Amino acid sequence: MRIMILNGPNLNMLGIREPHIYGSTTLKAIKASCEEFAAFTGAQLAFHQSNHEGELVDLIQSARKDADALIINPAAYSFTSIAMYDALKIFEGPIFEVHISNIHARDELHRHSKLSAAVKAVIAGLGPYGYIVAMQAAARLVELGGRFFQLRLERALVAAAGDRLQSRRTVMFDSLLVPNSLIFPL
Ligand code: DHK
Repeated sequence: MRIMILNGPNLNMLGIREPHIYGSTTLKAIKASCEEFAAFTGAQLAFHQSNHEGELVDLIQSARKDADALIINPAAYSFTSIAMYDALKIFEGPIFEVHISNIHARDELHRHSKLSAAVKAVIAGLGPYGYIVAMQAAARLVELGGRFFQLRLERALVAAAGDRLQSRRTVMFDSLLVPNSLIFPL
């Protein structure tokens, strides 16, 4: 499975910008977590950031041939970009919109994403963990309803069990391992 993750303007400044809203995790650290999770699950990952609307539109268009699922944090373009909305409508696979902060609890400017009407699901307010949740959901949707994915994840977690205390990220992935009976169909 091929996942493309896109990040919009100012997300390259994570760790520095308004840490009371966005936390202290850098985009580089988020990318490393996503790459680690992709390796766990056997997914191919392309991870991008751009401050430019047209470049993001180009990347969304390229996802048509390069990705099975798209995860996007459109940042400020969430609230303004009809061009990105139109591009997202062309993508045929599942799209997950991620926001680090809970935009619904934000000020008027940051409350209503125009792009949400073009996506499968929106994850807001989970911090950087939202990217991992989106990757898991993407894998479940794309890979045969998730049956193979869940098996692979369980195997990966068993393999990683020895290192569990050494890796905070492994503990984070651990919380994704819930019985199949608790995973509702998407
Ligand atoms: C990031 C931004 O840059 C804001 O413009 C959005 C989003 C929220 C986030 O929470 O990841 O409003």
